[in-house]
Amino acid sequence: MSEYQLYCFAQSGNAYRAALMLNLIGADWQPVFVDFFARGETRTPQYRTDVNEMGEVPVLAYGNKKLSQSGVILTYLSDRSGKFLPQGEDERLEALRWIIFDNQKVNGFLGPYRFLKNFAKPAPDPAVFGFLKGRIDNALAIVDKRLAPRSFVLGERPTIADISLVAYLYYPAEEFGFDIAKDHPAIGRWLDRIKALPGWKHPYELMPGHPLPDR
Ligand SMILES: N[C@@H](CCC(=O)N[C@@H](CS)C(=O)NCC(=O)O)C(=O)O
Repeated sequence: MSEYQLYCFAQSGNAYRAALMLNLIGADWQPVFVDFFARGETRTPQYRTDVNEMGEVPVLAYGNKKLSQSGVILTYLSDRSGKFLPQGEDERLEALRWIIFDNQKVNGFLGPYRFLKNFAKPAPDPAVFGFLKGRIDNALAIVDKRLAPRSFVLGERPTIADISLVAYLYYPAEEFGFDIAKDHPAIGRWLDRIKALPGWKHPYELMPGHPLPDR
């Protein structure tokens, strides 16, 4: 058995943060497929008892330890490996600040937008998309401005803040109906930089469950 197991599925950008981190640090890991779409597995009492009371992926299992919340998993893996680790108190707090902003406002809105657009049945009221798109545009503009004068979120070195923020950004533009990299050039250049790191893989390559069977 691998050192780490990651409960995940291919369509989850929240899980991609953890999967990408594991691959970038060269960890010995394997995915554990969570059947979110066909079985609604995260909502089953068994999942909530045995895997995660919050009913979410990702969950990182390591020995007897199980960690959820991608920000916690990233922090744990960077502490253990020394890689993508913010250095010193100021950087640590700065990374946490961007991880929370990402979870709530960047991918926190992009994830539900993409889910509703591609997977929700019946499709939601267009007003829902209008609201979310306004929030997304605002948050992406903030990230683009941050990245314009620097290579990575904290400066010239990639950290867990970058790995958190890329969560949904490599999924195909058609899944959003807009092209994030084109609309936000500094984000586009930053995504290319991260893609060039040894161990980078696309979410659909890194985690099981793509493509979805016809539903
Ligand atoms: N803040 C959490 C978000 C996790 C999350 O929302 N995961 C989704 C999949 S992309 C999930 O498991 N949702 C199940 C549900 O809400 O029922 C993290 O970063 O780990």
